[in-house]
Amino acid sequence: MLTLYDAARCPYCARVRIVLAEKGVEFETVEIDLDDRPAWIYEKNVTGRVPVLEEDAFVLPESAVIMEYLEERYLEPPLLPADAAARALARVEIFRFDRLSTPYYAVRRGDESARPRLERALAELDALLEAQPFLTGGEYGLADIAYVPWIFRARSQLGLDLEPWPAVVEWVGRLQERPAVAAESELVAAL
Ligand SMILES: N[C@@H](CCC(=O)N[C@@H](CS)C(=O)NCC(=O)O)C(=O)O
Repeated sequence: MLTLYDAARCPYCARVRIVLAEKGVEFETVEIDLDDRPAWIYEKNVTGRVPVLEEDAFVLPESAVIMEYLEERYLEPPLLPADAAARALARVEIFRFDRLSTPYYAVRRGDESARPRLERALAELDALLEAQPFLTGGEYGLADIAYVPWIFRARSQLGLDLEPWPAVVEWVGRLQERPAVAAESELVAAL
């Protein structure tokens, strides 16, 4: 049985929970209180952060790596394109996630000077989503899952109105149709 060291409102954990749900993988969770975390979590992850996935002696931190691991281990349904070039482009989006997350966390800390950078990152996503229905390409997959928890949080926690980015709004609508994503939208957005 897989164990996920988890925090309900953590968007990085949400990435992993969505992939597990999409692939129908059974797992148990150990909820970590990030305000009072147990010392042993550092033995599982030197950074002390969640998520961490564990199965017997195998312990894996880092949400983007965990997503890829699950994709390779549980083949159905595929969450990366079959074509190698399309797969590489989906990975570029995941690799560049900090273009969104860095200004997101800065604004969250109260640095309003980062808001234009956050808006630029959303404009970039919007332009991509005008050209293709999903960040992963023609089909939904890991790149979409990598970003959507922060879109939910930006709406609820930063009061961000997505109206200036209509392709992003439509994309969120498409993602919300998926039970695995819908199940996370309120949990992750909770204050
Ligand atoms: N790069 C890590 C980031 C994970 C992360 O920052 N998790 C947060 C919770 S949302 C955390 O554990 N924060 C506690 C801390 O920063 O000490 C990943 O992708 O898994």
